Amino acid sequence: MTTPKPLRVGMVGYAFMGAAHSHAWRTAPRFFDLPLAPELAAVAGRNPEGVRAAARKYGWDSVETDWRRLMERDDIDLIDICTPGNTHAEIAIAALEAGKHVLCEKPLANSVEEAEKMTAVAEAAAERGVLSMCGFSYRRTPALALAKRMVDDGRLGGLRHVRAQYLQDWLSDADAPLTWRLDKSKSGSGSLGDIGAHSIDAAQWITGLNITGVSALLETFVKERPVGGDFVGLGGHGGTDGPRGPVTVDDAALFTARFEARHDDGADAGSGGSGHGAPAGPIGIFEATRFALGRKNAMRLELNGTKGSIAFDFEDMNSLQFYDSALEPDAGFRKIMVTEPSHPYTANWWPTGHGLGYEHGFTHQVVDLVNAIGAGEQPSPSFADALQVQKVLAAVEASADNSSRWQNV
Ligand code: SOE
Repeated sequence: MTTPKPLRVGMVGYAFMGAAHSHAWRTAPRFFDLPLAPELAAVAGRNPEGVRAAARKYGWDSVETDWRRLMERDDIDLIDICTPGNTHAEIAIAALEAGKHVLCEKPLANSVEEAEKMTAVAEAAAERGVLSMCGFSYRRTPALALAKRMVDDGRLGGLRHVRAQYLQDWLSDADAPLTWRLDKSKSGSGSLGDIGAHSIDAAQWITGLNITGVSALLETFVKERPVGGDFVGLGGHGGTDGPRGPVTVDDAALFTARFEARHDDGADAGSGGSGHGAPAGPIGIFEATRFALGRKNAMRLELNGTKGSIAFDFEDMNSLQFYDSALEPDAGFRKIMVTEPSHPYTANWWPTGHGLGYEHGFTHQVVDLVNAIGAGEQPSPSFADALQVQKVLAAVEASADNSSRWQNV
């Protein structure tokens, strides 16, 4: 076998997502045969000590304190963007124009306008063989990839309901510090874009159907939080005595949604409500919050179709619940352990039943991206797919600003 050519990565940002991505770049070629060999060439960050420490800890070969330097370096083939949303557009556009492939963290941008610009530049770059992908990593959870396979294989029949929740609790403490995730100018939105975006992407990807309209409610429970303070992981404690600053994003987002109809739904007209005329697409209900005490990372998705249902909860991420109406009704939901070699991604890991974790989604993301680059094909989700998610986020905000009035996407 010939040695694959290197794929030299320059990563921007090195906090939580930077750590997850570093691990993925390092691990992917050790468990999967890839057409290119990822090299952790350089990491960029503004703080010289911080970026040097991150490079040592995660194994990057060099550091830059200005991300623009990465664009000038001809020993970098791909830019991996792990920074807050307000910087995505500028970095991604500069990278694509410099001829570097791009992996950009989600949500793609902080506005539809930025996401549209990024998508236009990405599509022009793709014509020159320069490829880009947005990091909706949950698509690479084996159980969710299996859910998509089952929907595509028609195991659920025509879809009627999409029920998506993303529940965390790390902001429940009113004294948790005011980090960038709570500052609209940096993060774009709160629970909505941080975690709701994952649910929107997963729901659209698995059903193969776009959301066409929403009615929404946003709430900010804690309006001011301590500035600075100990920042531990996501939450931490900011102290009660010091100065407080305003929280400018939503703490929780709820919305109902309509999806487009499946193009081939005519024959399976159970997917709609009336059974007459044009088939309707499924209806959906979404909830994203970082205030659901006791729920740590409950990214849940349930789909009900004309033939069966599936249910997933990331807190039990190695399994998928499946109800098949062709079986006796008292067979109930069955729990599929998604650890068989026939399941997506799992054959490259441990023996049946041993299970995977959060970090594997990022590793699989790298695997899919490197395979697509090796084949010269558009990786998925493309910036155009992520732009569609961005349009749903914007419609949710517009509806919530307008007393929950229906808002088309
Ligand atoms: C924080 O809420 C967060 O880390 C998100 O930003 C990630 O995208 C999600 O995977 C877990 O929660």
